[in-house]
Amino acid sequence: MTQDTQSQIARLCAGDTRALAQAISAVENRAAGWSDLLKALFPHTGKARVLGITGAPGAGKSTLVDRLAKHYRKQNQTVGIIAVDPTSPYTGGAILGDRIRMQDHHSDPGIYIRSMATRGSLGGLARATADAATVLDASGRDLIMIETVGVGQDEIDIVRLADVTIVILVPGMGDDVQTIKAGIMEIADIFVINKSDREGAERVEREIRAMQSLSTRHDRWTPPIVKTVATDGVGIQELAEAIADYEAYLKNENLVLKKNVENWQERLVEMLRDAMLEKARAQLDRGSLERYASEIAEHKRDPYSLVEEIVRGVERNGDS
Ligand SMILES: Nc1nc2c(ncn2[C@@H]2O[C@H](COP(=O)(O)OP(=O)(O)OP(=O)(O)O)[C@@H](O)[C@H]2O)c(=O)[nH]1
Ligand SMILES: [Mg+2]
Repeated sequence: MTQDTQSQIARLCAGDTRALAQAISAVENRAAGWSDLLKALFPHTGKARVLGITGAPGAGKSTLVDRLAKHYRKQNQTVGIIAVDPTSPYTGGAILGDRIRMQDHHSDPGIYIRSMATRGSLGGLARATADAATVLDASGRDLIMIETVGVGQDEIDIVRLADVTIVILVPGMGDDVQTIKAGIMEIADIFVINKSDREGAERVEREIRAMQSLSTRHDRWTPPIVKTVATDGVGIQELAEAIADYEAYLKNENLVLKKNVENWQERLVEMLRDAMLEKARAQLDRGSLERYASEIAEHKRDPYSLVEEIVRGVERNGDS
């Protein structure tokens, strides 16, 4: 490791925000030395609590994250926020609403906000988010909140990073429980019905309860339902209590380590897949994947032998 990297790590672990921003960019862009950086940071991680907040576009995720951040700041906890692929980013091309809401944090170094608008980034969005969370954790943030739009597999992978996952629903908007992806419903440790100032909150609650009555989770936890009006700060205290309750439950039932092991099992497979695929790609010249595909489509070649051939190439290179 270079002396530069060493001093960067020292500054980062001391809480320096600039070093933090640089380190996240380095791992996000896979800049030279990114993996050495993560290797060096890993021993400093494992202390932060990680909350995942997901829900449909416009459900009020950012508003809620903002309120929660303020709540935890009052308890003197430092906060890191990762907004994944936001439809309305916090910074950069920020929509006015978010910018105004987030403005007062800018004077508070206790809240660090980072947007990851990098769908299709090197190594994938889930991986980039995981690496950013690792850096934030190492930097000593007490609490990390990951905001992500609940749409697909990426989001499910992302919340796998979280100790506590909060799924936000809203009344109306055709956003009924039935239309929410089953995968998203299953990952909720806590349900929030935001915009409870609107009509239909009771109905959403009934729908969640009906769904919950159909099955028991393997950890036997029944996700509580918290009604909020994020814009007015209503229900934030209750949400923070629900979060603390679930954390206490995991601890009392000795599930913290188990959950971590399960998450790492999934993540290791992903990391291996990435690394192996990269090696396989290195075996292929530019355009050769396309050529092979044509040959297979025209039945000039069989894909089974081809894959074996490429894997053998990877193995040979590994030996040298
Ligand atoms: N009436 C009402 N409006 C709310 C509430 N919470 C948020 N909003 C409004 O809903 C809009 C979207 O809020 P955001 O916090 O940006 O929602 P988001 O889920 O982060 O949106 P994306 O990141 O774009 O997916 C904003 O205009 C908020 O002011 C609420 O509890 N009640
Ligand atoms: Mg948002």
